[in-house]
Amino acid sequence: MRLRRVLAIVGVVVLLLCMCCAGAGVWIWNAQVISTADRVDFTRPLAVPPLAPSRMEAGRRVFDLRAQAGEHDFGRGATPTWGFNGDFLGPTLRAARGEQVVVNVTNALDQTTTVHWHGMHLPAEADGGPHQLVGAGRTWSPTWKVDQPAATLWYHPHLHGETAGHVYRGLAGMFLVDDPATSVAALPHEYGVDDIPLIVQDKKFDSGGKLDDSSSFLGGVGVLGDTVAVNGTVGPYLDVTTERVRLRLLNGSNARSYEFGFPDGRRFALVGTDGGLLESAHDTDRIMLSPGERAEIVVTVRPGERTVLRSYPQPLETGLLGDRFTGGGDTLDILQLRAAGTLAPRPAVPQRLVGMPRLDRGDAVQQRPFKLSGHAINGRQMDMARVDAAPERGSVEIWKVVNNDGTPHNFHIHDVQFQVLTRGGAAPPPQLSGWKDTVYLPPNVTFELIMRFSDYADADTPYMFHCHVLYHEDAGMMGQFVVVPPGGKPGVVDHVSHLAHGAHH
Ligand SMILES: [Cu+2]
Repeated sequence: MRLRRVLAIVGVVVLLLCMCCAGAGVWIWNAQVISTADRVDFTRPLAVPPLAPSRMEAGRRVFDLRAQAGEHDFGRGATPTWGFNGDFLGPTLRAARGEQVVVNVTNALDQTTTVHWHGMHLPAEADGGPHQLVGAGRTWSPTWKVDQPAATLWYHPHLHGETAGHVYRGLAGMFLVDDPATSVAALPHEYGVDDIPLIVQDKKFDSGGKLDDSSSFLGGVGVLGDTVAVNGTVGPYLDVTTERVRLRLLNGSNARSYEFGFPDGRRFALVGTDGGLLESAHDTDRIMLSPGERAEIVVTVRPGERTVLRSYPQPLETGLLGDRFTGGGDTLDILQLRAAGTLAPRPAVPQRLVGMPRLDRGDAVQQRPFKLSGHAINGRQMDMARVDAAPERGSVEIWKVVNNDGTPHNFHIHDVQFQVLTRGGAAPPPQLSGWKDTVYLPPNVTFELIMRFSDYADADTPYMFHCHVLYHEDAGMMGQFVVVPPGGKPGVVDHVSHLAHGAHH
């Protein structure tokens, strides 16, 4: 009798525990999905970053950027932030192909930072990676000749182990390259009118309204926010006054990928990716961007309508659990488009856009494997003093890149724009057919990337390649390459960075 009673009690307790566990499991499962669809009040006009003023000095276009602390209104009072020439984010730099630019980067923060020109082809010493530290109170003045197709590039800090925090607090901005030969006049191109930069970032706040950069639960990708800011504006709307509007989308988030589209299923023209315009416009209803990637899309609107740019659940391809815990199941309203009652006409998007010189497999002199797993690449974590590859100036290489983890990674290469030769052995889809510098890597899909290391050789100063999920990059998923002269060998890479660079201010 007594044994039976004990067994019954034990059974009930076990049953209750199981129910609790199942309940907790369901709760955790459901808590991992964020949806702000139709829940965002679009009450604030979208901020458009100002174009950075510049001046010509001795034939060079000179910009001034000042990294500084400030406060920004995300709709929760004053939040401490960082920005360039302002409280949050930075102005849009704009220069023409062929121009020699100088950017005076002054660090008015109380700690060291760097500024990297993401997507830019330039000498390694101007790249702004972990070896070009800008100490507090100092100014760094890199200079280079802009020489690449018209493109939507960007800039952000890139110091070893601390990039995530600096970007998250607000240090980022766009850098537009102009080049008539690789532009299309029929595309909307009036900055801030029908050609709109959109820096999309997810943010999380603590109860005091401060930015919360704690890592998301179980995701292993770092911070995933539930609040989207576009150019720093939360709940933004854009007054559209033209039949067509070009949106230059930048995923400036630390970890989150977006799958952009519209609730009414409308199609839009994908006209450009990271490194410039596509050969032909791609008619689609979705474009996915992982951290650091850009896309230029042209959206057609009808007079008087309102529609919302939304991010949909996306195929991160890390499995049901993996996608769930890394933001892949989320739906986020991004930006409301408010079309005026009368719209100024804009030409249709031409089918053919620009010529795209194809890099040929037969020209590649080197193939290199890059396997990403466990916060390392090819089993090695970032080491400031180690050179992982030394391509020769002028040479073409194929980099075979694969994500061997069950978690989202992407791959960014400095200095070059590459072409995707194959994705999983097949020809790339249209959105990967143009110039790229960052590509999303679903697990166990091999990408063959082809690139030419033209112009700049410096055996002693490395460029970086890395995962652009900033938490992974900071954790060591990064490596270094130097471009050497033909027949040259890598030099000695300084593991102590040039902190004393530049003048004190
Ligand atoms: Cu990663």
